Amino acid sequence: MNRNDIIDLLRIDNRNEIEELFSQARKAREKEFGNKIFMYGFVYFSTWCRNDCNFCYYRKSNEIDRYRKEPEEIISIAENLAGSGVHLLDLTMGEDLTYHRDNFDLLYDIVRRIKENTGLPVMLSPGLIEDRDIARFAELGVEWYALYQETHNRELYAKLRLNQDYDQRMHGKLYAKETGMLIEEGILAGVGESLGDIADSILEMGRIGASQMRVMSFVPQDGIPMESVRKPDPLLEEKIIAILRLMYPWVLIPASLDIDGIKGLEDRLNAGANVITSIIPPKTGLAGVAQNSMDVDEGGRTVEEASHILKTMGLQPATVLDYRECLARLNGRCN
Ligand code: SAM
Ligand code: MD0
Ligand code: SF4
Repeated sequence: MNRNDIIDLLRIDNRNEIEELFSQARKAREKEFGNKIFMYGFVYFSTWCRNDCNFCYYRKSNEIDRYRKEPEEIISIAENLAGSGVHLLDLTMGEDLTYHRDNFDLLYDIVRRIKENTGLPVMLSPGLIEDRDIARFAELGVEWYALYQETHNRELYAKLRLNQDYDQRMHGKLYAKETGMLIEEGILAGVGESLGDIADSILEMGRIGASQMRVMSFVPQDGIPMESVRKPDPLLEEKIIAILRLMYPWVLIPASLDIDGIKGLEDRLNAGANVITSIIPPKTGLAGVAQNSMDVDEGGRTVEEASHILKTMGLQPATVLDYRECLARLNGRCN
């Protein structure tokens, strides 16, 4: 599909045509992955951040309660998630100066111990870090580096990720890929982008060789400059998921619980997603990113809850072995 084909698909609004798009996307997923769905545990271990992204609740100018979990607690949360049946641990933080300015050795140590103790694949989402730190994490065997551009329209990017250089961010991702890590790219829907911008992003995600491709609807947050921007029509995100699935059938595409909580899972899976992300253990004081508390303490964002929903849809949780095999195939494509 070229740019115009993608725009045409993004434009469809006839319910039958939309259903047909989703049904084709599900078929493409089934051909590659059968009825197996992956699940990622999410550990947002520090909500401190030096940046001021216009869309983010955790931007430094927002006066909110923040936390920084101690290493021992991060490790025990990771172990707990591993025990609950997730296939990967996503270790995420704001660009917290405790790490970004002072001490990446500390994070290195935490990640090393989590890998040792759980044996699970790990994704790091630490924000933009220096090449030499990326190389060290790659050497440690960290499987994934997640860093989202949010849009590939440079003007819009400058409005969203204030004072963060577009090329530097892109470089970090491409460098991680060079070191042998898999990379995740992501965009936001409903932040002022045009359909052409979305098409450009979909093409760019393929061009840079992202193995996981994410789209998240913007969630308005209290106290941020984009507070009164409306949440977009959920169908936009679902259509993007379906188009990504059709264009890149082999990639991992998240259905994030961070946008609409557990009730948003079914529609995203129906559109062709194959990874449930943002599984968070209840009552640990951990937050999500786009939805900081929705369904977390109620226990809605757990493997157990997600597995019930998979069952009703004729899908099932994959095994860790399935996930490892999938990573090997993705690595094979990148080399
Ligand atoms: N601080 C690191 C960074 O920004 O790269 C790691 C966190 S990153 C995983 C947080 C992601 O959540 C952003 O890149 C963005 O895609 C998404 N996000 C943040 N605020 C959001 C919001 N209000 N609505 C939807 N998605 C949001
Ligand atoms: C999620 N809240 O999966 C997480 C986050 C970070 N790598 C991912 C945006 O929805
Ligand atoms: Fe910080 Fe990440 Fe939020 Fe931007 S998106 S303000 S870098 S936590």
